[in-house]
Amino acid sequence: MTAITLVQGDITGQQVDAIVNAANSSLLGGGGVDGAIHRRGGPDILAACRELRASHYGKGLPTGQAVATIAGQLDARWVIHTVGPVWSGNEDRSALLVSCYREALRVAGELGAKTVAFPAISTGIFGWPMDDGARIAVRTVRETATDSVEEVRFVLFDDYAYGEFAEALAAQG
Ligand code: AR6
Repeated sequence: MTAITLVQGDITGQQVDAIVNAANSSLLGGGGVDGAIHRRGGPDILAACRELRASHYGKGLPTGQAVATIAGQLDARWVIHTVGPVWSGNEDRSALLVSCYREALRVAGELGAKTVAFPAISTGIFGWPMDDGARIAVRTVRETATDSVEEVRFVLFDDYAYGEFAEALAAQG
């Protein structure tokens, strides 16, 4: 069974097999986690993303899907890029957020990754409420079987995010 751990900090400093990026469909960078990954990981990651855009993902990576690249100068073997949904108050997009965690884990399993670091997808620039984002993240990882993944590490940027994930983890056992 996959162990779930929580740490507070910067996801780009994690030593794991795969770091999950909260990207956007363009795959060509942005702010938040995405900006930090490209800054610290160096230009090779962006070059790999450009290749994906020139081949399989001409129209970009659809929301809820995931794709891996090299990890450049990060202390990881792969970056798994996934695109979370933008929060909406009048439309339930939670299936897409579930899909991000599931698809990222599926890709991690295909790669044979044992340790995977996740940010709180969609809870920054995309506006998803942290309490709900944390519940969805923890539940989906709990319910998703993978062949290789031994540890999923949620890397939370601040006290508040850490607290919400700790609560979700305690509530779901
Ligand atoms: N390490 C860990 N967590 C972080 C870090 C970091 N270095 N930086 C921010 N967070 P966000 P999204 C937290 O905005 O909401 C980009 O422009 C942050 O506090 O990175 O999925 C992309 O290109 C929040 O809790 O991702 C997309 O356009 C969580 O990580 C868009 O933002 C996710 O925040 C994606 O928005």
